[in-house]
Amino acid sequence: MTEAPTSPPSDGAANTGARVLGLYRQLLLIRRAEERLITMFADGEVPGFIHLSVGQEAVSVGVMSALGAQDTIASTHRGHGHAIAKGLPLDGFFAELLARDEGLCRGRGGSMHVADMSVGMLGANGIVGAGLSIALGSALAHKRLGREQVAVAFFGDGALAEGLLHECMNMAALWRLPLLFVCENNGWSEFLPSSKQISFALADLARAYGIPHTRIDGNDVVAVADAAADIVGAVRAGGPAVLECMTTRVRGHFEGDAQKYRDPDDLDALGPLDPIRVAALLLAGLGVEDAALKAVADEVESRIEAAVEAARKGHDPDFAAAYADVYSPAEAV
Ligand SMILES: Cc1ncc(C[n+]2csc(CCOP(=O)(O)OP(=O)(O)O)c2C)c(N)n1
Repeated sequence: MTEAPTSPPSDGAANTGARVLGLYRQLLLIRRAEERLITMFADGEVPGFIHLSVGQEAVSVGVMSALGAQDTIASTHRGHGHAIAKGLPLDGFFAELLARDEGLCRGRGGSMHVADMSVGMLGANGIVGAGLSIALGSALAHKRLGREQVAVAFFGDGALAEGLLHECMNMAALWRLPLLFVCENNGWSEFLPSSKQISFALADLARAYGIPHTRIDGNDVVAVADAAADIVGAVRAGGPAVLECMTTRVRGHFEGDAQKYRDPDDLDALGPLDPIRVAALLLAGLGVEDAALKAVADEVESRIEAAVEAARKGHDPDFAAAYADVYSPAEAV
């Protein structure tokens, strides 16, 4: 379902092996973390739903490579990649997904509500499009407080059907907010091709609001990183922008969805588009040895295993305290 990317090939001349290897490490960290979650979910260790970003990692890694720790992001229901790339501690991430008291949100949020203000991760979100308004508010705060920070709203193409997206684009344009809209266009909205749900192109919508729009190959991490570096600079200097990343959802909508609605040929065609494969080919072209890739893979595996083991040793949340932070005591209102 993914449309052919329209971006020019990324400029290899600007790439060094060290830079691309750094991006590759992040891609692999997200992929292996989610693969670990697949097995733990199948074993019943992960409560609730999980939605995996396998095939879409280059968007998270490329965009985050252009952000600083103080920049803020708001995520979606498919937010593991965003969270990890923004620099969440892996221990706290896995502990949260295993519903441990040691989790980043004390086990109360889980996969769809992971947040960590200390790294500017304002939260994953189970409500389609809701992250847009959170990022908009953050961008407004950055501007009002005179900070040199940007906010980034990640959203899927399914969010184009939400009225909130239109309101957020209008306000961001009207108030010239430092807000980057990043659409992860994987062609799907749950079990429905987005083409059966959306009547317009994002480029045309952005034009209607007077917001610059760029469309790139979202499976090429260097293309995303290069585009994001330019665009984040412009957004920081004044005003919103839209970055539309054409990408590929490999797993089902949620883990456990057998994708019976999907043409098997479509799934088979995704192999060559795998962002990790694309990055590995680029690294080979830059003369980076297989041994360096293997060293990265080993390092990633051991970081993940350590985080999983730490999470497993964590404690169940205190259910009696579940209301804390939900309601304010009456006397405080
Ligand atoms: C406001 C709202 N409407 C409907 C849903 C049900 N729903 C969950 S995910 C989804 C589709 C999301 O598609 P997209 O935004 O493209 O993200 P993707 O799953 O492709 O990453 C829908 C309709 C919801 N969670 N929130």
